Amino acid sequence: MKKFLLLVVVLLISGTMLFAEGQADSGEENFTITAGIGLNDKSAQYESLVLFKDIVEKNSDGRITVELYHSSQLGDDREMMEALQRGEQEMTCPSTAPIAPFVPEFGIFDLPFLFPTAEDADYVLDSEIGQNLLDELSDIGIKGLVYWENGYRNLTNSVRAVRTPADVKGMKVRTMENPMHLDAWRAMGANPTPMAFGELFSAMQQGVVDGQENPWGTIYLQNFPEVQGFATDTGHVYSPFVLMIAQSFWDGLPADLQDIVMDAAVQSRDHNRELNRRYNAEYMEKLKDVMTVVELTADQKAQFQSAVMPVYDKYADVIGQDLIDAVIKKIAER
Ligand code: KDG
Repeated sequence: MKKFLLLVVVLLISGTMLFAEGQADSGEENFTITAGIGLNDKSAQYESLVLFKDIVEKNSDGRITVELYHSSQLGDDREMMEALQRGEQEMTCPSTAPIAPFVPEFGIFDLPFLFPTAEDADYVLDSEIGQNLLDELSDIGIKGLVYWENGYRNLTNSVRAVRTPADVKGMKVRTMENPMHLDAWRAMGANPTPMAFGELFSAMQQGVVDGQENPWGTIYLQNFPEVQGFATDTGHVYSPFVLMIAQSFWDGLPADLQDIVMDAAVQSRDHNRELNRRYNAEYMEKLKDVMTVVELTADQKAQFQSAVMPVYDKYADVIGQDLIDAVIKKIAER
């Protein structure tokens, strides 16, 4: 009887110890988010990622570590999305244009001159329309967290001051890897080439392309004026960023850590939009000291707008006319 009681006590003690150990293990499980972007470490995008990292590491008491990589060190937008799908990288933040080949509805953001103001874009992106699009990413193994901002894109080139589509005729313009951007530039008379962002600077330097289009902050901070003498405020597309995380990683995070990551994503989104708008405005002014910056008249801008209109018809079926109508209606209701 004594022996039996002793055995029961021993079993109870070791059972309790095993249980306690298990608890401690799951509570202390640590995670690492490896996050990569294409822009350099001076960009508003990188600064926003630093804020995201600080918030996540502080609020998780170090249970999540965020490692940051800029300047396409981990690959270009498309390659990093593919790495997320394979679960080999946790986070990236591409423009929406390279997302459209994965989820065609994201092409909505490539429609030229769709958003009259950045605040209109915020209104649509943060509505159920934007959320539904983020949710669609889970079909391709990615969790879309929030929209950050890349911004209105403007043309630069090394050939001449561009004031009308006639000035773009035959110009070799690098675009993001997205068919609608290629079609839009063809419609404006250019000879466009898709290319990853990481290859762009040397392509301009070597004369493989004459020009490219990006927001003012990127043009200045990536030193494009070293190889481009002319810029025009075409503002032809409003380009959002999507802060995204591998679905497999997200699903494996405990709920309290998911909340911390989502909260940091939202806080850094608000910071990013404010910072990016300030940078784009400030750097446009600075660019005037180092390159010829053409500011289009209303009539000249209208010429670019009418040149690209055929793209709306051509891509209506790919994007979905319902979605296009819903976005236009949402902008009008603001
Ligand atoms: O980090 C973002 C970049 O990879 C890219 O999306 C920038 O707008 C961009 C471009 O032209 O490729």
